[in-house]
Amino acid sequence: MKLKTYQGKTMADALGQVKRHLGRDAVILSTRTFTRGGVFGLCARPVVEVTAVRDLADLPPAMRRSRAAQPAASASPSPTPREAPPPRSRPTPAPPAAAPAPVEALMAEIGSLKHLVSNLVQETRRSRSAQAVPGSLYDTYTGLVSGEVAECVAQRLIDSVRADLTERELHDADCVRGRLADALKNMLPTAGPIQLARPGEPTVIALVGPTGVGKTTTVAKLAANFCLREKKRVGLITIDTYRIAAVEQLRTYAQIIDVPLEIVVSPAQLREAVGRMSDCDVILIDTAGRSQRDAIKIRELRSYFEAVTPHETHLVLSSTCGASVLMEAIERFRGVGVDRVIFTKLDEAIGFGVILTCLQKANARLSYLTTGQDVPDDIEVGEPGRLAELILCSLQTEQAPAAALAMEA
Ligand SMILES: Nc1nc2c(ncn2[C@@H]2O[C@H](COP(=O)(O)OP(=O)(O)O)[C@@H](O)[C@H]2O)c(=O)[nH]1
Ligand SMILES: [Mg+2]
Repeated sequence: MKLKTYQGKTMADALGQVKRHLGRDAVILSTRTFTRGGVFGLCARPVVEVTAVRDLADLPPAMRRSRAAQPAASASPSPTPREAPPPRSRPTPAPPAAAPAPVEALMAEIGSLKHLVSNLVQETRRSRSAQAVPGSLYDTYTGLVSGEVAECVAQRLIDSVRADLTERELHDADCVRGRLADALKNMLPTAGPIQLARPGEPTVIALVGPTGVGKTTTVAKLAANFCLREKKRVGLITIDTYRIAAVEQLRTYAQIIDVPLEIVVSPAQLREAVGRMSDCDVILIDTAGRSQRDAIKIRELRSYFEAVTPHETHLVLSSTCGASVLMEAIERFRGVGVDRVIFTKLDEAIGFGVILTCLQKANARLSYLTTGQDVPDDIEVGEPGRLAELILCSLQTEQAPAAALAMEA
């Protein structure tokens, strides 16, 4: 190793020697200031000592790495080293010229800073929102949060797991998973499938929700299942006359399944259409997508449901949206008498936790989940155990939710 030590009266003096002997790219490894001579500290002379090396490559690998993680210092860029302040008597002169820092050192430094920042963020999050999360459950907590479970809901789940397990059980992954599955199931309120009213009386079901979430597709899936699998008489009504294509879409499904379809444009027409379908077991009403921000259209929808009070009104929401958008939709559509929620597009969800978050925050009940575009297959009754497994599966495997869906199917 080619370490060299230079001493001078001032830092500038010592650095000047380093530069003269080792060149402008020399790397400073350490500096120290001490006094020499004098009696009992009187008349002692300050000495500045700089240890340097000509090139980073001259250092042994271990030392090179630790140097690389520090800010680069060379004989020229900064004559003010970190380890020793310049002697008080004389200020350090300005650096002669700036030399480029080695890229390798900079990259290593950026890497270590990134790591530091991410640790800090994690720690801050933990101390702010998860003060009570024990170390053994911390990964579970962060997994839930990154799976779109709101922090407050994740915290409740962790509390419940912790309350029921002993310290030893908390370190047993199977115990934690089992208890977490139970806690999840308890926090997933479901309404079960559509309940048909008395025989001879049609059950009126309405689907409402924002545009493009899958209302019409879900109406078709429900109609096909009632008609083809349960052998029920089904009637379809659409009040979505805003777009020709929307009517055509439902008409095509109605023709394939071979069920009647009525198109209505006013609350009075809706009442009459329902009257004409009195021999059906179930009447499914499809509605136009209303922007949750469009209060007028939502009021208009309410006037339809005042003319015909549906037995059940299902709010259709896409699980590809974030919790805040979904919560806003839930609040807006409460005004039309929504009593159940259908989550669509689980096959495209970022995380299944968003379903749990919304059901918890909105105190709503889940009716169905849809998992793809195929009519009639990609629909299932929302079942707490299945949803809990989906949340846990994507938590454990750290796979995309769609992969968990395929594994759990
Ligand atoms: N991936 C996926 N796409 C779906 C699902 N349900 C509906 N879609 C698609 O979402 C789009 C909008 O559906 P549509 O029923 O017209 O939505 P609406 O505007 O709410 O009636 C269509 O392309 C559907 O095929 C689902 O569960 N998964
Ligand atoms: Mg539609």
